Amino acid sequence: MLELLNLIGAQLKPAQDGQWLDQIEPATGQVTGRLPRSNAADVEDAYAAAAQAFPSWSATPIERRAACLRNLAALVNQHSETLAQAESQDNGKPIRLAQSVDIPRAEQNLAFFASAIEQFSSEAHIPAGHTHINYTHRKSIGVVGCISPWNLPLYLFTWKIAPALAAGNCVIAKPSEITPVTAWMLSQWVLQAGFPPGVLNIVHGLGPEVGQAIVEHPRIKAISFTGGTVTGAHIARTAGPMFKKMSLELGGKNPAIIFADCDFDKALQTTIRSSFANQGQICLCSSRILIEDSIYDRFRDALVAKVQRMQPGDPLDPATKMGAVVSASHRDKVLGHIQAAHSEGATLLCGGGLADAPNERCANGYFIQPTIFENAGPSCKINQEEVFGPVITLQRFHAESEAIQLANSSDYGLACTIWTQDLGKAHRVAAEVESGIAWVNCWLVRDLRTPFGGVKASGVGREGGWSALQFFTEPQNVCISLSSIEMP
Ligand code: TXE
Repeated sequence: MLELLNLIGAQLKPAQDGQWLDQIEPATGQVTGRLPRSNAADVEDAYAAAAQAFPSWSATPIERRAACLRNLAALVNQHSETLAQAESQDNGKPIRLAQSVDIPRAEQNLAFFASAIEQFSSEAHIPAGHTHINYTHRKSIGVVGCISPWNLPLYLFTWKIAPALAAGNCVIAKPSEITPVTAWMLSQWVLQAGFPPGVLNIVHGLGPEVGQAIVEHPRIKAISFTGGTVTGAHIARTAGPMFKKMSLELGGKNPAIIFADCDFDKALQTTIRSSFANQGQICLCSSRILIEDSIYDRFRDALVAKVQRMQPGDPLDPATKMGAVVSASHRDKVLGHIQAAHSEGATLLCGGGLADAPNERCANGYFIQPTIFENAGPSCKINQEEVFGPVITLQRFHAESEAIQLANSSDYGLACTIWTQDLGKAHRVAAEVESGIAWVNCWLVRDLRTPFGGVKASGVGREGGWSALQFFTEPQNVCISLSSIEMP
């Protein structure tokens, strides 16, 4: 049984009041360890350590900060196989996905922001006549909070802490209580990587307890959050009146727009991946597949034929392509969405229920069949609410304008994919779709320099590249007069 601890200052320690939470493996339903059920007192403890470390860390040369991030990246690389095993076991995701995406990306996040801070620069504005110089001084903010979800645990955890630390802030980070293990492993290497005590603190526990304490702490100055839209709105209500900086990366109901002139096979294969990767539990997953009328039947039949053959497997089996969903409550939530789709008259094309356990080890695991519906109107719940599971709908469109209208008929606006060989159409549609990200003839291709985030109910702010470093710094304009007489 694993026993996880908080990292506060230089110490790994349990919650002050000795409370614990069970940690459950989704593929088996078994308790495999426990994590601290921390509360506001532990956050206060972490704040004291972070506040003490801040003056020195923010004054540390960027080369030194970058070196600490690179050291941590190297430790992730050194332990990559153990981390991938742990991620798969903790989250239910296929081990192959953890090995090829989650852990390499966590390492890249740390290394990327090490380089980014070395290249980061700020602006100067010089008017004609050189009467004044304005320059932007980008200062470290102070102590900041990073709250991450369970779907891509170490990947999204490092995506937040790396730019925060690179920019000279001290961090109180809270991984999801559902998937805390890889963040706990990382916490054991933080001091070894050279970070001074208190620069990075990792406090485990429940969202409404630890997360809430971070969000409402009067001296934690910025919150970077990825998670559900309802939680994001709650955080905004708390932190907004306190005038904290906020970056909220929330849910999605992403359309995949399949035009008749697409590369059919590539569109088909990638749409299967974009719909069901990580059991549909990626905020960028496609969940509304919009197909042009003239290829609708052919695309649907080919999609259903392939998806019917996909069965969840034991996440720890290297051959597995679909694993378990993350928890019993999430399984029930996804099944509730499937039930609601039936009630609204949608036609089930495949899946629609629990999948057989792939082996005896996984007899009590949380496995759901990949599920496809058609004949659900755009305003049905199944086309409006984020399922965050292996469930998609198909809708038919006749014209480009109708595709755009359907794509935009959602409160969410995170990502879309557009499948066409017509370059002009691709640009036109990308420009019209209300989303923070548009992928044309591809999906989940990520360049860490690009702005990442959504519009509408998918959140506010952008992560990635300069956007993240700008978020984690406070710009001050410094105006210097160059003339001996002050101009009116
Ligand atoms: O996320 P929560 P949940 C969506 C998805 C999913 C739904 C709910 O639709 O079904 O959200 O998932 C912390 N103050 N996504 O309930 O609660 C929490 O401890 C501060 C989309 O698991 O939003 C965790 O660390 N923090 C998504 C983090 O917030 C709080 C990824 C996310 O948990 C808090 C995950 C509070 N009051 C779910 N309450 C994406 N965009 O990728 C909770 N937390």
